[in-house]
Amino acid sequence: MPLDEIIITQAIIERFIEKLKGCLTLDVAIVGAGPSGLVAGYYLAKKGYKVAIFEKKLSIGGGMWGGGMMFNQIVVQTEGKRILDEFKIKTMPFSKGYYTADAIEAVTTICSKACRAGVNIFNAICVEDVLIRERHIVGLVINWSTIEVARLEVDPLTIRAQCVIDATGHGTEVVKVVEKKMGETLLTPTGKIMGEKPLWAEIGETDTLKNTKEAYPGLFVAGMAANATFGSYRMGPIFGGMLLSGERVADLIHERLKKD
Ligand code: 48H
Repeated sequence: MPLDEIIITQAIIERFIEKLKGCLTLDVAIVGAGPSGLVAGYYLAKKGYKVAIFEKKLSIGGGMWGGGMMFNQIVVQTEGKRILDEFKIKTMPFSKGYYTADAIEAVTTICSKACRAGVNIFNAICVEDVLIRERHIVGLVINWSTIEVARLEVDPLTIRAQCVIDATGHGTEVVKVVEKKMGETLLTPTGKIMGEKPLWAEIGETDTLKNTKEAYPGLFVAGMAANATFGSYRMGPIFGGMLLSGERVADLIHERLKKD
């Protein structure tokens, strides 16, 4: 049977529209498909929540692909290894308490297991704003990333969600929008974004977990965005904190939504 280009086109359009329509109302909307966002999505989907991740780049994985300075190996400490074990990602001991893993295996495996757990990932879609009701974030405002790149004036679409996670890394993009539009009302000690500090691996890693929390009603921060929002150190190319932060934010949201 000769291949029919129109059937191929119809298949793509219809399946994508089905996927997008199925995600117009979510339990949890995650912004950013870096390590913290992917891990958060995995744990939430495993618990039965309807979850989607919106990623502005074509590729998923955020900063994890590049390991450190594009040497594509990642380092995790003992506690972080527990998450890699859960995903059955191979780790190798380096010295006491330090393990390495292949960055490519780590990203692809976490992404694959997140998808199989039920996470819907939308790439090349940028989150440009939030949906709000009084003082509560209730969803996202999305647009194709290419719209921003081409500077086209095209109105966005919206996604409703009970909880939103800002997992956008150093840029803490979603919190930035909320701060800009809602003034000094964030749940930080100053009401504002406190800003990321220089590199201190030990404190940066422990603070990532402490700072993984709600930053505005309905909006949680995870990964590097947590330290950027609540004002702590970066940690350099050690990824345990990012993975553990993804797990922690999933636990916090489960506490909030409790679907057992
Ligand atoms: C949609 C967006 C938007 C937007 C950004 O940077 P990430 O890998 O984030 P984390 O926090 O999971 O991991 C951080 C880690 O990679 C890292 O940078 C570390 C450990 N640094 C330490 C140091 O000292 O430097 O991923 C964030 C993702 C990226 O893929 C972005 O493209 C995406 O979020 N993103 N997606 N809409 N507005 N903004």
